[in-house]
Amino acid sequence: MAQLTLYTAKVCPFAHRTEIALAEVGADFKRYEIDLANKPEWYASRVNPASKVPALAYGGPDVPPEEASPESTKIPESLVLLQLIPELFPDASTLIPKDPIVLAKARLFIESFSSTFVPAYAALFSGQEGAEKLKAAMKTVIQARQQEGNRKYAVSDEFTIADAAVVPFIARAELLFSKDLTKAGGSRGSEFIAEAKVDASLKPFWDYYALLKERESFKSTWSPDAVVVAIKKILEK
Ligand SMILES: N[C@@H](CCC(=O)N[C@@H](CS)C(=O)NCC(=O)O)C(=O)O
Repeated sequence: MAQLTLYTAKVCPFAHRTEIALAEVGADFKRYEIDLANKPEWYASRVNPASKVPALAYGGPDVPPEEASPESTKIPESLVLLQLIPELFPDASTLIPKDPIVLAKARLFIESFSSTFVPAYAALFSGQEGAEKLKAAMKTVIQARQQEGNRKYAVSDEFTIADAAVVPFIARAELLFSKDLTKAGGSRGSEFIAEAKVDASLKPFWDYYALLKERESFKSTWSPDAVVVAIKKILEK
């Protein structure tokens, strides 16, 4: 197998998607943590001109991550990587459904989540009015799963890219909002989580999340303490 180096950050939900995918396929790879509050100067020039995580260096010689070789291919963007990683390890995981229709549904699920939950999460984190939108986004997840007959995971009984794409955001929303770790401060976050947890109409959402949290690829890549430390550092800036 070609050399694989993942440039990532524990705090980042986008990067977390790719770590889950690498865990699901059992990939042997080098992991390099980028401190987003103090990014190394070589990162943009050698790895990702957009200066964002995640990015995967594929192929080339076996070099330390700091010396990223020009001979490796650097691939950014979490959703591109979420597709690529299982394709590099065909048959090693259930991430990409074999049935093209189920795969299309997984992509639609991700598309819907990306245009509802992700911006609402970002808004609430930034101190804007995101609570109602976040609640609506949770209901969208519930409805999408209902349409598929409430299979075990998002679109099937297998864990797919749809589940890997969403769980990092749900985990951060629960963690950060319950601790009021938002740019606005105040108690809007914890109030939202407390209400959402007892709202009977949202129970199927939390049940789905409870299942995702039990997945080994999530448990082995989720570091809530590190996320809290990194977020505090970002909020203090
Ligand atoms: N569309 C990108 C978004 C990646 C992204 O926004 N990453 C953030 C961290 S969560 C980042 O690296 N930001 C650069 C910075 O903080 O300087 C993806 O899906 O990978």
